Amino acid sequence: MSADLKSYLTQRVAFVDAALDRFVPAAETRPVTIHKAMRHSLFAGGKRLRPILCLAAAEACGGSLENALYAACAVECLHTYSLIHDDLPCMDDDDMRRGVPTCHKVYGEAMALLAGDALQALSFELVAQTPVTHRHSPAAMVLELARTAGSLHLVGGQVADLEGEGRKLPLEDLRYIHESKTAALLASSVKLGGMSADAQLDQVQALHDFGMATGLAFQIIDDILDVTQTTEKLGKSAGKDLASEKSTYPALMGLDASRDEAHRLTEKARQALEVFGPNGYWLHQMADYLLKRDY
Ligand code: GRG
Repeated sequence: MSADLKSYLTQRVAFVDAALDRFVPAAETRPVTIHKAMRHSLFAGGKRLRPILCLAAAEACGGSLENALYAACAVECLHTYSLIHDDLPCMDDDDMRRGVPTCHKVYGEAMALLAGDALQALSFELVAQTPVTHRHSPAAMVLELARTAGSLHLVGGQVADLEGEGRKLPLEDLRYIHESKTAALLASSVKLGGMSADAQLDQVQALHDFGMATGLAFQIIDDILDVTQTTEKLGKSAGKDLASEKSTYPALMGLDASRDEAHRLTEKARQALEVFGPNGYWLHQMADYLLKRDY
């Protein structure tokens, strides 16, 4: 990773963390347990990719970081909720996430369920506070996030994933799961950043195309890392997909073809950025980083 990108990511993580700390009720707020549980998962050391992409998209459209901050924190809250629920025993049943014990391991299943619920609600509360722009109302932004969270995207992808367990899925079905579970939220993250910056409709469409392509590439890389990396490096259980005979890109098409596919999608994502010219610089950098990451 270049020194430039490293310092960019460090600064952006600090910026997002400080805002989340302001937006989420303090750990001492009554009822204390739920706020501790929410904060346990939220501040466990996530990479903050979705908020960083959201902020970069706002800047690519000529907007300010301040106006994009509500949406940036909203997508991180929604993402963290989905991780907490995904780790529950009734779902993926995981003990480790972001290098620390999962929310239910520390606070119990009922509290983890509620922490996820509260973070999901908070995500809508936050995005609704985005200052209105000429082309996009806060209501339109809530609609965008709600559609992504619902049964046609995140929840739908999770359902297809659960129903596909232990079976060899056709590639088309696996692609549907990855696009719904992972790519949809990345696409929403950049679209919401653009909307906070009064993006023109062709820019919103370009951000959608960028987010879907880079999101699918990101999940393919995630599948690859599950096979090639250690639990310590990933901060979550490695080798789980193989052990549970889960359909993944490497399982269906092999490691080399999966890497080629992730490269092809990243190239497609980069082409979508042409409309932004030099203002798309950090989105280009992020697409490259997501492709080359090793954790
Ligand atoms: C509604 C329960 C429920 C789930 C929705 C999105 C989702 C479906 C589940 C999340 C679990 C999961 C493993 C999704 C795949 C996306 C993915 C690779 C998440 C990890 O994202 P990173 O690497 O994680 O950005 P950090 O911890 O850095 O934020």
